Amino acid sequence: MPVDFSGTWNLISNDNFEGYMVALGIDFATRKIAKMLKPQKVIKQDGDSFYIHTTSTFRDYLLQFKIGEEFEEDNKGLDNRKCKSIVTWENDKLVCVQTGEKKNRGWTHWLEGDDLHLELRCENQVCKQVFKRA
Ligand code: YOG
Repeated sequence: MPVDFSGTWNLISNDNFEGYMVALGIDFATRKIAKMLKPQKVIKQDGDSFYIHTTSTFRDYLLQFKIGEEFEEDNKGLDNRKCKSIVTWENDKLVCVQTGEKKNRGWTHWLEGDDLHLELRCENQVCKQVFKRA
């Protein structure tokens, strides 16, 4: 049985979000707003199908995918760059590779105790986020 990430999760820590946003080319004014946010994630996991809705007072972002199926991702409201994305299981970790203009772009989700962890990668920057159940 795979891990179940389903639930509503609130951000409690956000390490090097600034470096990640700089690597994505997010402008100064937008970064200033974005780093103040405490996003919430609503995750619905149904077999191989995932729904991950990241919401905040400023922007929100919806991602829906199936494990192992490549899809076009538009990153609308984020850096707006299109990429080809694919999410797979690596043991109990959910790993996304986002192939496009930015090298080494992707993310990994995993559970640790009661917490949801997320590593966001772009070029040489790694942002580490931790969420607790709402
Ligand atoms: O999560 O891809 O759970 O999609 C990354 C923000 C900030 C907008 C958030 C809005 C990258 C301004 C999504 C924050 C910075 C800054 C709330 C992370 C870009 C723009 C939406 C992500 C995956 C894995 C699912």
